[in-house]
Amino acid sequence: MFVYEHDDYEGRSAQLSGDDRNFIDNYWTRTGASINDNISSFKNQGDQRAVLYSDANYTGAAYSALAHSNDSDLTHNSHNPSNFDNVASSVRFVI
Ligand SMILES: [Ca+2]
Ligand SMILES: [Ca+2]
Ligand SMILES: [Ca+2]
Repeated sequence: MFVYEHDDYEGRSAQLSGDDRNFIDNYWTRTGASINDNISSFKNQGDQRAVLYSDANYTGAAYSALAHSNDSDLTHNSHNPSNFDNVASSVRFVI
C-alpha cells in the first residue's frame, strides 16, 4: 500500500509492503523524515487487507484498510475509528 503525508494523496509518500511493528524507522521516500504519526491518506492496491494500528507492536486503535481501497482523508471515517489522522504507528497485512 502507498501512504501519504497529507489528505487527497498529497505531500510525501511511502510504500508499506509487509508487516511492520514500528513506523519510527520508516521514512517518506527520499527523505529522512519518519512516517510515524503522520499518515493522512492511503491507497491499498493489494489483495490483502491492511490493519493500521495507532501504537507500535500492533496495539492501540485499529483501522482496517480493505484490499483495493483508498481513503483520501483519515480524519473522518464511518466504519473505523472516527479520527485516524496522523496516528498510525504499525501495520499488519491479513488475508
Ligand atoms: Ca519499521
Ligand atoms: Ca499527515
Ligand atoms: Ca501513533
